[in-house]
Amino acid sequence: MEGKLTEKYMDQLEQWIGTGPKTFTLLYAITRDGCDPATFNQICDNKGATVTVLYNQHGSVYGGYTSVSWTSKTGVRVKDDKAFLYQLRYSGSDNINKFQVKTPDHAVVHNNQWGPLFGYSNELFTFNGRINRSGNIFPLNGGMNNFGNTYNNQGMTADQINNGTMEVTELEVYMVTDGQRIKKTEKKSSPWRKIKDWNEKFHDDLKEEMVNFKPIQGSNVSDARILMLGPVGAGKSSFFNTIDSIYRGRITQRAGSGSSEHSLTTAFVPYSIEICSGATLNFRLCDTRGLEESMGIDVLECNYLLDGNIPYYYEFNPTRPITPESHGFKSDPTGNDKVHCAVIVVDSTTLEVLSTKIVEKMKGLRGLMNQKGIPQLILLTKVDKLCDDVQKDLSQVFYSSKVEQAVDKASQLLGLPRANILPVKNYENEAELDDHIDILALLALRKMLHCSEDFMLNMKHREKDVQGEMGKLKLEK
Ligand SMILES: Nc1nc2c(ncn2[C@@H]2O[C@H](COP(=O)(O)OP(=O)(O)O)[C@@H](O)[C@H]2O)c(=O)[nH]1
Ligand SMILES: [Mg+2]
Repeated sequence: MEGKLTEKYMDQLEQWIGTGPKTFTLLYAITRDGCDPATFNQICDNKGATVTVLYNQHGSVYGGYTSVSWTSKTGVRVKDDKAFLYQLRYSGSDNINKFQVKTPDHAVVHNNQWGPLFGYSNELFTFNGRINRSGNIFPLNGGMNNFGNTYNNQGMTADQINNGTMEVTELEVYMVTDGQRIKKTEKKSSPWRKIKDWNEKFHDDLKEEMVNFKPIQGSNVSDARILMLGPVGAGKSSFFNTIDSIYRGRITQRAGSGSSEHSLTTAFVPYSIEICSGATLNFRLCDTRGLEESMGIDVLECNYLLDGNIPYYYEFNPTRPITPESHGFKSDPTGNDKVHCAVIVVDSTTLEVLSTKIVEKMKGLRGLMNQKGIPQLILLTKVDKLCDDVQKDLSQVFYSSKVEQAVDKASQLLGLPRANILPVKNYENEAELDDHIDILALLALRKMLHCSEDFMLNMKHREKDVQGEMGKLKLEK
């Protein structure tokens, strides 16, 4: 069995222990082994350094480290100048604090009738005698009295560590040994999607490629029109801002982004990108109002959007959908007005909880696009939030099984091939540009442009074939 302690928290404990790389082996877990001093001692005695971790129902994680083996003596104070208490999480958020031992002579107490006890004055006393489970909870009978006597409490109170309760959902004891951990975050040895070398040259080549993009000759299209659709907060506006930032050479925020229940973006804005030389790139990223269960864009409006009937900067009004009689309605759109590639934007962290209504709505839109032969992609945003490894180093995105699983899930949910699912991390909190963010976003953009080209080519051939047929008909007459 693997414990609940995350890789990130192991990193933190390893840093606090401070003597190089450490492996953490789960010895004892009360949910598995029962909460009983006899069992604790039987399993954990004479195992060398250990860390005890308590988890409570308020989302707090805390405990103690001792470098000395536990033993089944009867109430003996044990010296340990390396012991410390700590907290990692408080009420659901990271809260990282180490409480170093002040009086090492009685850092821990060994007693065969008790669970782990740190500090002779019961500074972190887990349990005395057997504790029965009550639902998901073990109401431990220890306490954190006199917190600050043996350990430096840094001015904090016990309540600020354990929420004023010794009820826990889990208590684990890990053996700590020297050695490099094989990281639990299931990093794959080969990528799940292969791309060229992830380096500065690749970045510059990709960036340049999009500058040179030109719509298919003879398709009568001056710029590729990419339509972004998706739930509110999925990251549509942020994706445009990300691409815009890459080409402006600084973080930009031309499209308003943020969080609110309803759409911040209410108009149809066909953003184009101007590079530093003043030239405009030959594609437009069209931002729209979000797909909401009740108030968002409806299927009819989407139909008009795809066909190019809706004028630029049109303000969507959920109570009064656009009709052919509406002001500015383009009743005779050209190939240039049409959408050439549709991108459904989905927040990767919401895949498990997307409402069936929204999924049905997205599937309905896909049906419409299929009829029109419009290629579809899914932009899977916020992959930084899926996986610690990816958050630390975005270049690991194609090695992360968590991201791969999200791609699979999105592919199943909406019935699109895996190759059409594009993971990205938008600029959101960064002050400076970052090559890794750029590469991932540019890869997504490149795929959008390739799909647009495919559509334009089909459109051109269809027109030619239709004209050819008509020519033949005329000749026959
Ligand atoms: N961590 C993270 N946050 C993101 C990402 N993309 C967007 N966000 C945040 O998600 C929120 C909604 O984004 P926004 O672009 O306004 O969504 P829209 O409603 O689809 O246009 C904003 O607070 C963004 O900063 C991403 O890739 N990673
Ligand atoms: Mg928006």
